Amino acid sequence: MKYLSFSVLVTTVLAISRTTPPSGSITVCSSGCDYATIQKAISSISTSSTSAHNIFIYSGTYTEQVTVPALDGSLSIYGYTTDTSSYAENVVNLQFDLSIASGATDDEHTAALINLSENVAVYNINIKNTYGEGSQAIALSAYNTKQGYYGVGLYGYQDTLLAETGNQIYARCYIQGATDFIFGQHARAWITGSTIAATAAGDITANGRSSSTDVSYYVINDSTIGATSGATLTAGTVYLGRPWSEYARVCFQDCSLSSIINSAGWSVWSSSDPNTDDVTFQEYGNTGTGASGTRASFSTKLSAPITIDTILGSDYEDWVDTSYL
Ligand SMILES: *[C@@H]1O[C@H](CO)[C@@H](O)[C@H](O)[C@H]1NC(C)=O
Ligand SMILES: CC(=O)N[C@H]1CO[C@H](CO)[C@@H](O)[C@@H]1O
Repeated sequence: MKYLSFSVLVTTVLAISRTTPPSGSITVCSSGCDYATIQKAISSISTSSTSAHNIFIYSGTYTEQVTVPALDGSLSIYGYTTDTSSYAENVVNLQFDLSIASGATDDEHTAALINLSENVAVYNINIKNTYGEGSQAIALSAYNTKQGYYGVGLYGYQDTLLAETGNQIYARCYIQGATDFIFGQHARAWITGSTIAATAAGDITANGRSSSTDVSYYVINDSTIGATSGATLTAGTVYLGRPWSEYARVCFQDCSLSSIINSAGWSVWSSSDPNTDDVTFQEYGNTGTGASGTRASFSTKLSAPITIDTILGSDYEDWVDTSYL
């Protein structure tokens, strides 16, 4: 098998510390490690090497824009943590301050972490775009398939997570933003056991599936949707999603929805361009104040939850770290 089975690697470390580098890791810290920046560690890997590579990052704030080129081998990036089972104890921060307004060539190039390769797993790192309100400013541009994010924190305001291409999993993650903060055009994303936090009124998802044949599908499973800690948000001012393109496809299932979610659930793209004729906006088994009310006519309630293999394929266990499910 070409790729390492991540589940074999980390099943035994879930819910415990990862404070020393897994053997064979390239290490990153401000001084005394192999490299002082995350980018230098990634760039030290030959793109044509088919080996599995590990990078271990010690506690700290790394202010840089990191690009992972297409690699022929798999890559696991581990952040130092005293609790691998969650983002809550993360002490590794990768942050960058860039937006379209401040000069990026396009939205995807605003991200702190961009264009990852196939077969990449990221553990226990907070990835932040610190630009704030006012322009598109991505934390993570996820642009390839078989990407897993485990105990990762994603922080932004507008367009925090670009889930653009391929099959991707986000498990026990934290995703923060206000405007269209989970968005993209072609990816199939499974988000599970995570916390999605809104800092202001707006739309959580903005899926850009533009035709009935595009594979894009976002499923948010078993997650908690509410306001950012400390934010005062008026009830009913946040929507599960709006359609960036007319075939947008998103499901929230078995989630806890706080009162910030509007009773209609879903929103139009804009009043002049609603984009709702062909959307697939689904819910199943949601609970909480935000799960009640008369939903938008262009949304549907499912009679059974969607399964992970429906979204990520029957071979998902070959690359997903199933200890996080
Ligand atoms: C989906 O959510 C259910 C809880 O409703 C949970 O038991 C299950 O493990 C989740 N599935 C995956 C594959 O994440
Ligand atoms: C940010 C970035 O480098 N994006 C590139 C990711 O890969 C796609 C497909 O090869 C390119 O079109 C993007 O420019």
